Amino acid sequence: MAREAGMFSASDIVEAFEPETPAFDREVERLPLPSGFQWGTATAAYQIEGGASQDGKGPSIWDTFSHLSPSRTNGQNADVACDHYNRTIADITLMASLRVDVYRFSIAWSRIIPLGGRNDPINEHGIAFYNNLIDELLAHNIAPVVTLYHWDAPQAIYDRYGAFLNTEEFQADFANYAHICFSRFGNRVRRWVTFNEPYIISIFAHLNGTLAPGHCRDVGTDTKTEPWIVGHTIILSHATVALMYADEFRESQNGEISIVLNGHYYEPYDRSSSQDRDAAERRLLFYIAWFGDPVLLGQDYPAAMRAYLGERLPTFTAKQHELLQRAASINTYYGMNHYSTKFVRALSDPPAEDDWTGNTEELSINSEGKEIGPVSGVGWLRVAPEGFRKLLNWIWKRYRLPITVTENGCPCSGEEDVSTAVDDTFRQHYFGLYLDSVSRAIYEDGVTVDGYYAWSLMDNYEWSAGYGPRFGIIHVDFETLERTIKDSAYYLRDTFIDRRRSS
Ligand code: PNW
Repeated sequence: MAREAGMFSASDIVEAFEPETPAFDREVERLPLPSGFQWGTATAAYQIEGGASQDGKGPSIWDTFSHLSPSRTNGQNADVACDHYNRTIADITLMASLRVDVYRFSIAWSRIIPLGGRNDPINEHGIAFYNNLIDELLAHNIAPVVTLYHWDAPQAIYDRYGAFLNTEEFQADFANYAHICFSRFGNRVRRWVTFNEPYIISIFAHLNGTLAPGHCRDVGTDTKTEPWIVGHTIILSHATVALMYADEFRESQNGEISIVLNGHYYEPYDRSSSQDRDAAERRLLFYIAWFGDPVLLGQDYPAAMRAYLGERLPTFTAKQHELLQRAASINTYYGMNHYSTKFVRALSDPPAEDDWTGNTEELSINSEGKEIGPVSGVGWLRVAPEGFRKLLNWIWKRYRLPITVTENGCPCSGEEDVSTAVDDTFRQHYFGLYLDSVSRAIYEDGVTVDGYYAWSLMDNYEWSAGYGPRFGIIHVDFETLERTIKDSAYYLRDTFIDRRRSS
């Protein structure tokens, strides 16, 4: 059966590097980057804020999911997390010491509208929190990049109509929420992101069940159709909001809007097999072009998906097609979240009836027994900078939009204790190699890449895996909430000072 390896589970954590893991087989070259290239850090509201019910915030589907019994989140929740809600200025000061240009964060919808809906009251305390955050960032010369949706739908809209499962209701409520954000914050925000990682919202939250609201076969939801309905809702909601921004706000606020898509790069398991080569391309289409083609090209879903999924894939009405076409050109950049590369092989057995992969399987070892790269602190994330360069090229060729790397990074093993966490050479090497790939994509391949945001500013709540994997360039002690800057943060600071050239 099709597989997608162990994302977001606590058992995925790699305790120590296995002896057979290949060492890094190359040195960082420290290749140049363009002078205007922007460096930043990224976070998401639920992963760092805490203050789960402070100042009138309503519950989100993550507040519910992280308190289920038995636990589906490693026994941990983010009621407090990094307590960023109460430590905003200290965190911005730390960030400013790293000389970042940009900070990408998300707004918790239920802080702004506790019940989420278009007829529900606004919570002015929530508005005040983000106003202050934005003002403080600007006062520290850091540009805010704001994600409207990073996985934390208001619980009330889920209770009312299933959130993403009701396209029209969600579209209208999301548009109302976005309108409030543009009106209240848009005079100071130049870059908006509507949705973070639609693939993950669709598959991990409505098929595998590892993310809230946890729909999967075991709880009896319809895994054959739900993920595709959810994807449809996201695409149409993005288009509606992008058009609204262009019509009502863009001119006066002078900003831009797009979506963030994630994806691995895929190499064929057996390079000599045409089935595996096709499977690798098909997997990219089912992962990235599922959203990229309708949102960025204004087209239907990829033909390969239509042919394979048949009735399971919703259709766009003529009116919706028109909406997509009008909205497509509004996106001025491609937000790219990327972490790793996988091998993929075609499966020969008939797929399960809820297969979402195009009948393929992902692996970390190829037919010759070669690993894709050294494993990080989690099993699903291996270091494969060449795949990153190839994916930058694949995206550029298909969508022709300047690419902003909106997330990239990794956890290392042995990072819990601050005394061993600070000297994070593995992460520095990862950043160094991945930035060399950005440089090669720009200067050797002609791809436009305009920024790189490290995931993450600080260790945080890694969803179902709880506080296990630590992606931060700042260590957080989750007992004392003390912050300590890791060496990789200084590495990035110095890298961007040294490598940005003045041409
Ligand atoms: C992203 N994959 O999720 C999210 O945007 C973050 O909230 C999260 O903490 C971070 O990456 C690290 O996991 C991912 O399939 C979703 O490779 C999927 C993948 C990677 C990251």
